[in-house]
Amino acid sequence: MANIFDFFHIQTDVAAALAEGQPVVALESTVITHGLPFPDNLETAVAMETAVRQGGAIPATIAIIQGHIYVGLRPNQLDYLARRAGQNVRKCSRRDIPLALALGEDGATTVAGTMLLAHRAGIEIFATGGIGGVHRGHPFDVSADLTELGRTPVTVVCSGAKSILDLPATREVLETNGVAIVGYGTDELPAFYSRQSGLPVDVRLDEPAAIALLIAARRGLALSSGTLVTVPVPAEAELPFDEAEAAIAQATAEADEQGIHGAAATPWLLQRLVTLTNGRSLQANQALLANNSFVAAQIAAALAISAY
Ligand code: PSU
Ligand code: MN
Repeated sequence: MANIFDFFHIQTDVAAALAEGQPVVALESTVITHGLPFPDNLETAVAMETAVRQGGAIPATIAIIQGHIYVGLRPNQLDYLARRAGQNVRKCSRRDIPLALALGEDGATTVAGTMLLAHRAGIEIFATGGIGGVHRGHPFDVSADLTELGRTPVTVVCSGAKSILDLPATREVLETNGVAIVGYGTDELPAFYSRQSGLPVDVRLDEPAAIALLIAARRGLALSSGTLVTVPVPAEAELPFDEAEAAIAQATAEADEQGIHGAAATPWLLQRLVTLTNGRSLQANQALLANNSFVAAQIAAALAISAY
């Protein structure tokens, strides 16, 4: 019987950085295969890795290729994954990872899946675009991202969740799971394409070092839960809230009519929004992904030199 570690590969530069206590930032792969079309997805994935380096950390994009887990992808692997967007790559949340391994499949990790594997590799900080949440009108379609945030001590840097989700309900579930929502330079929870949602965050922190202290305190208490750091989309790429809302309402209604739900819902809605906003949702998405990667790297760098 093969050992599971034969299927778990940490890229050499990622492994070296971890061994030396240098900052590392995990990146997810579902956004590459299910969140953005080719070739924008490849361009964005490379831009995210570059932004992590510019922020002072080593990027580790996480994915499953032919039943093997990779923490840190080589350029040819990133290219391979990006070209398989829209094809049958398994969207891997916690539930799905063992399936992809056992079946020797390609798998793209969601926020939940990436958190789990990042933690196994010893990575504490993770950057993405948006987390899953409670779906509007489907109160039992609650993303496994919210459960994972409650049980895995990884900090997720994102732009909140989009209002295809029920944001007030999503906040409540995070609270139940013991997850604090930090606003990086904001008092309001960002609404992904827009900088504001009208909902508060739990605490506003303006410096990476202050967020590092919070992470260190959580780690010191040996809590199993993660932390959510929310960063508004850069102002120049923002979609006005009302305009984003109208497109989201239309896309959500169409998805319901067509019976699209479960794991297929988020990818379908994202794609539909690109059309409804004449590509502006795609631009906003790309801008916030790179910006969040940069912020996450700064937090990882602050954590690496913190006294705790
Ligand atoms: N939100 C986005 N882009 C994405 C996703 C969410 O703006 O690509 C992906 C993330 O990987 C997230 C997943 O973890 O969708 C949530 O899917 P579900 O609701 O099936 O858990
Ligand atoms: Mn869902």
